[in-house]
Amino acid sequence: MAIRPILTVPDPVLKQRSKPVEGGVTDVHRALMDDMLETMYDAPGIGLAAIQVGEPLRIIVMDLAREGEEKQPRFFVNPEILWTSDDKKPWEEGCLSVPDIYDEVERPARVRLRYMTYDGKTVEEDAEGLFAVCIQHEMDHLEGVLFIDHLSRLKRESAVRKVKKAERERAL
Ligand code: K2U
Ligand code: ZN
Repeated sequence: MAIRPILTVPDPVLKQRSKPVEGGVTDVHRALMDDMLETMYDAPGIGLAAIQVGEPLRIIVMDLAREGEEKQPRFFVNPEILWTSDDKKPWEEGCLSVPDIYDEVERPARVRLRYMTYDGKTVEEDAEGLFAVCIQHEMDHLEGVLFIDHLSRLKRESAVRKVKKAERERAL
């Protein structure tokens, strides 16, 4: 397993649309998921999409366990949203690719998912609460969409300027 660098705005790779995994889940994909999970825990974060470590594949890892709880790693390969609720819910979001920027995004409160597991089994599952927020945030990443793309242009441009400034100051 290895901790990989997480891409940050304005890296153009983050705007790429990720490609589906073809021909089932292999050991190569599982090695990538293992690295993604280690990278996510190290960040720390509760979700990570493969494109955030530069791999344009439709793969997401997640762990919503609270501090002090036993880890509950989750793996989503070729996730699809089959249904979204009409009711929406605002949530304060952040992103490991837009460090130290937080703002409110409104998303459907409940979604129904279909995806392949770490072992390649196709399952369907309903999500609500933080799980629904996180999976929709990560699936945005698979379309090259960041949570700041849901904000006003003013807020989005301010966020990118702040991340670039912080990275310049870190490099000094
Ligand atoms: O995509 C990412 O960068 C992972 C996010 C996942 C996330 C975003 C918004 C709301 C929930 C999850 C990171 O984990 S950001 C850190 C974080 C942690 C807990 C709650 C919100 C944000
Ligand atoms: Zn993110």
